[in-house]
Amino acid sequence: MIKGVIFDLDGVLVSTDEMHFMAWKRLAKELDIKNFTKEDNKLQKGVSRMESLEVVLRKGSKLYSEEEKVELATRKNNYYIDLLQGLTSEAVLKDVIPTLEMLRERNVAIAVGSASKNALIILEKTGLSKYIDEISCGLDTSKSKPDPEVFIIAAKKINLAHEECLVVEDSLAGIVAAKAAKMKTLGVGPEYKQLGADYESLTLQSQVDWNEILNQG
Ligand code: B16
Ligand code: MG
Repeated sequence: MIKGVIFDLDGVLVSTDEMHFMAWKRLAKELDIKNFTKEDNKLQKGVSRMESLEVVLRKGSKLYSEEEKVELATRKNNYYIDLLQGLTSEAVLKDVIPTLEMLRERNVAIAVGSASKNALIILEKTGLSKYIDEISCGLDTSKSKPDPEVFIIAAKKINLAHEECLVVEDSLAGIVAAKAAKMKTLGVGPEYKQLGADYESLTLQSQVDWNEILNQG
């Protein structure tokens, strides 16, 4: 039986994709990389900040030292944090609030399992904090998805066995990570059919039978 749901943040509960894209695009421009596109941005979905930086740098020809890379990632993060100041509940994705309310009513534990180091501010700004019991994020982990660490930490924080947890994800790396932790998976978002999750749905409600998921696990 499923007793806890661990939600990925970006692309599942909220959409900050455009802000990530704008911040990386600004950095790319400064590095004279003019052909950084939304297609490139898709490859950054669900992966860590440093791996996302590599996606940008691959579009250029210059090589950077590790120290320089840290400076570039920090610079992008500062642009991103500036943009996050304007974040509101409008960024909360469709069906999220009714789903969180339904889970609360059924006493299902709710956690966030996100690669982002900005999860706290995103949850605060969007008003979602009040629904979340525990957060496992980029500040807790040393390995990023597809490594299962972020979800293992989340399960520990809500005191549940892995088989009692369902992970909701919009990225392939996230689904692979959850499966490696032997957790059940629900794939959502525009690519939900290509994620290989146990359950598939465009949004958190469109093709989901929560009774079936929660009771049969
Ligand atoms: P930050 P998720 C991920 O969040 C984003 O999808 C990904 O694009 C980003 O690079 C990563 O967080 C790190 O974010 O730079 O804020 O630490 O989908 O795992 O919630
Ligand atoms: Mg995501």
